[in-house]
Amino acid sequence: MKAFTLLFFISLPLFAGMNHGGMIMDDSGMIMNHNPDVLPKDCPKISKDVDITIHAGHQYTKGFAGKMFTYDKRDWQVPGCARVNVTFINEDDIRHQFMIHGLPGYMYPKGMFTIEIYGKGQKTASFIVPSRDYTYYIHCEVSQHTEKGMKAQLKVGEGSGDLDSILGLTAALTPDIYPINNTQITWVSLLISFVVGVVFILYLGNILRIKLS
Ligand SMILES: [Cu+2]
Repeated sequence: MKAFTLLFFISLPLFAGMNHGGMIMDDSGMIMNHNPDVLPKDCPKISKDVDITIHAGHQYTKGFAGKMFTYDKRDWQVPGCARVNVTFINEDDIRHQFMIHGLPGYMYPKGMFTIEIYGKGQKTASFIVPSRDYTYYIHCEVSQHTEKGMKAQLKVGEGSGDLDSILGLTAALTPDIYPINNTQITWVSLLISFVVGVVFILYLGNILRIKLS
């Protein structure tokens, strides 16, 4: 009995980083479907190790009107059968994800690989891509984060085209429309219009005064 109790307490730290099926969780975040060694059916071996460091945060939306969150880079290309080692760094105080879709369902449940971090912090995990040319969709699925800018793509081989609405890369599918395009040119034109308007009103007033007198 003593031995059992001892074994129980010794094993307690193992539960701290619990692994629920394909999930590795701790108090800072979660990794889903980490796969450093299982090869897709069409890959005889890993073709290349590709290390990707990706920063997530509000500050990277500078220059993109109306956007709130994004990644520092939003477009990658790797060869077929590459092992992609992702270091995901969250610089915000809110939850963000690096979530990739479309991976083979027989290896990655729901075709997904995800790193999620609840606040500032970082985690590293890997996935292995199949051999075919394809463009994979990456985003943060926290409510409204994709629409607010957190969308990216990973091309395997030649890819299969570009995805829409990737900041700085492709046009938005449903563009945001603002009544005022807030640039220096806008404000200078408004000022000129104002001055011209005032001069015109004064001129009109002058003519009327001359006519009335
Ligand atoms: Cu997010």
